[in-house]
Amino acid sequence: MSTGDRFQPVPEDHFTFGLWTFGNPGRDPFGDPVRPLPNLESIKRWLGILAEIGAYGVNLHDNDLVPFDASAAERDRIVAEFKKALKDTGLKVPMATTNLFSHPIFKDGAFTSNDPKVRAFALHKTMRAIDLGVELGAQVYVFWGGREGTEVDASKDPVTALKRYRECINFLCEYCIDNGYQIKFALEAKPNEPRGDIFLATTGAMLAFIYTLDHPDMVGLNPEVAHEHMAGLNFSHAVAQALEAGKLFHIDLNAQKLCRFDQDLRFGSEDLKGAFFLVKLLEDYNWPGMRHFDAHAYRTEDLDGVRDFCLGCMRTYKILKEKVRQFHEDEEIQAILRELNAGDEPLETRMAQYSRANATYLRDQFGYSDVADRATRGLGYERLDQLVIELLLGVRGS
Ligand code: GCO
Ligand code: MN
Ligand code: MN
Repeated sequence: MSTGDRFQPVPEDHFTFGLWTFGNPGRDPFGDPVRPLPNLESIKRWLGILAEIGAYGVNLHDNDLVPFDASAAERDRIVAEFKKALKDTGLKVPMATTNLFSHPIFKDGAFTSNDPKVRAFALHKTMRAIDLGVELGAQVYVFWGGREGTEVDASKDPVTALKRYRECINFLCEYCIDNGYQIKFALEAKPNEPRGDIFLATTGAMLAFIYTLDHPDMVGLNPEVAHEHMAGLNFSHAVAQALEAGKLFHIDLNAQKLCRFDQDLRFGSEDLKGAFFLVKLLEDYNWPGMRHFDAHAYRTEDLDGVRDFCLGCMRTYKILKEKVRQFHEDEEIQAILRELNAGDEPLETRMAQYSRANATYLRDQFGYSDVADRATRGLGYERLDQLVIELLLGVRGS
């Protein structure tokens, strides 16, 4: 590790990785694992590596650490060893979640399954996983309903499915309140994969759902770059909506080509300009949450490649943060932005608040002649965007 490198990650950057990210063995629907399956020993080794390369912490699903069928004694032994490794490395566990998708029991959903026994088992498993998260110090609990969906629309009434989803989240909020847990919930949307269609497919849909819950104050969002890009959407816009609503509780950073299968690529490795505007949004608004990477190394990589992948995610974030600083210090860019945002105070005051007088002014006195020049005036966005491109390509700024 070169010292004095300003892009070297440090714990204060608050970078986190899921155990399932660096532990990903490179299995895909067409091919077997290319790297060893993770176990407690490899997890402990990775904690050491992550601490060495400057990460802040790790996040986990219950079964990333404790096998599905572990006995109570085994669970306690594993958790104790994991906690010791956390202590030795100084890494934290800011977020935890439940695996409600791998086991065949969840093949037709967990909280939205038609089968009450499956829904009850999903609650049982989630309560235990929340206990584990709280024990490890997690402040955010993520819900990703990967199996909450359909291929066969005849099989599930989508309105009933949403009611069941709501009932489960409400139940689990009460569970946390009843136990005095301070943990907050963050819901993660995805349009499809592994289901043909997943309910509440976008961050915006998830946000609307939150306000129908019994405790909307406890529940926010965990938007993911790849999921919004799979739907062909602008991720920064989704994040901005969550941020503006005070609902950005967590974030899953990665990269993805638009409208493809779930690629989970290294942060910034696709759509560099989109990644820049995402970092700009998070940094401009001093978003206090963890910069969590939910991605995995290419299938071509061995364990050294996985380390390069982890380092790459964090370095690219820091380099883009540096580019954000350059953007704000770039006189030419800032002059264009000042002009674009010059404003018109008297007019904006009239629009800010309805009154009969303001309405009368805007309806009767203000009109097309006041804006006619706007129709033909160029906005200079070609120049502005080119300046951003040149800044990102490293030929502007210092
Ligand atoms: C995916 C999801 C998951 C979740 C994880 C945490 O597409 O597989 O992004 O990685 O984020 O289960 O809830
Ligand atoms: Mn994902
Ligand atoms: Mn995710």
